[in-house]
Amino acid sequence: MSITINSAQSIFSDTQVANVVPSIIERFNKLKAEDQLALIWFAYTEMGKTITIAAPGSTSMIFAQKLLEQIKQMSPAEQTQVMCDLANHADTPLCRSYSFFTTNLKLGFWNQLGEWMEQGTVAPIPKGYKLSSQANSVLQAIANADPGQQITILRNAVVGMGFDSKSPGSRQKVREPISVPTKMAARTEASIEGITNTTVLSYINNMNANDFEAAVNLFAPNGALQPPFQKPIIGREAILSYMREECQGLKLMPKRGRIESMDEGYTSIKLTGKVQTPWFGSSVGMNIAWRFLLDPQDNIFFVAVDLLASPKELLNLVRQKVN
Ligand code: 45D
Repeated sequence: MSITINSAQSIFSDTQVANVVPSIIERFNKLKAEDQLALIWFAYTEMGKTITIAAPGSTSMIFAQKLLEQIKQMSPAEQTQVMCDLANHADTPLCRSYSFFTTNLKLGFWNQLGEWMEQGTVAPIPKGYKLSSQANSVLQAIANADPGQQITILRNAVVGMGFDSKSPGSRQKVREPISVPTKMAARTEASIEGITNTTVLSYINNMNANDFEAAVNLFAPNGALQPPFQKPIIGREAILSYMREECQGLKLMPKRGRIESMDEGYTSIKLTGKVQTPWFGSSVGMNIAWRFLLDPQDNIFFVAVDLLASPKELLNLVRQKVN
């Protein structure tokens, strides 16, 4: 039997991922737009009391500025309508423009709207707004999730808004400028309990230096990267473009790992530890597992990044036998 991307997905298959995230998003998407907006407002402002949110520099927001200014000029009723349109995936020019934004631009766009809502420059959620009972129970479920899961839910809600007329990948995204990799002398070197494999260590070090070309060169030409709750992204070019969009300023902090040899000269390695996003810095640590499958040349054939269900999973490194 030869190893495929499909079979690679089941390495370390006893890893418990945070399934609450997709299940809450599914329930969230069924709510009416007003409830969605109010719910995120309550969740975001509640979180903001304990967690500092680091707004991106103004240069990275230039591309969202046109839409933001447009909204600022509108009447409060129109502003509320625009936000409902985004939540409803309405086919409007503004919702189409929004869907061209990268994840970070979408987040920055809403972060700005949130600030303006707080100041009253943009129509706020009406005082005393009552969530429906369904919305209330979704909000409760979010409150019960850990902080890393909470920010993933918020992010997925924001990413899912707008109107996308074309299939993904069929058009150029509007993105923030690509940051330059950290200078060699200023790079950090990961040390991971139980791991000396140079491919895996280089992967972590290059990602932490924003050196995505170097990170991608560690992959086999037909290798794949599987982000949390997503399908694998296959091939170096697609992975590079994904990393430029999603990985700037990430801090990967794997703590321990376990290595096992597989059939046909392949090696599987599982790491667990924390990841921080530049949006929340050290105030939120996400509990993460990386499940690597290296080919006989030690290239990355497959790596899955999982958001873990609970901190207990940080210690669970055993590979379940695949029959
Ligand atoms: O609707 O090794 C208002 C990969 C109310 C790559 C609002 C990775 C109305 C490989 C409040 C205004 C990337 C997979 C809205 C590693 C309303 C790899 C605003 C993993 C919407 C490690 C809401 C990386 C706002 C990971 C402003 C796991 C919400 C990265 C803002 C995870 C939410 C990053 C924000 C995450 C969420 C970032 C800023 C989860 C950011 C989340």
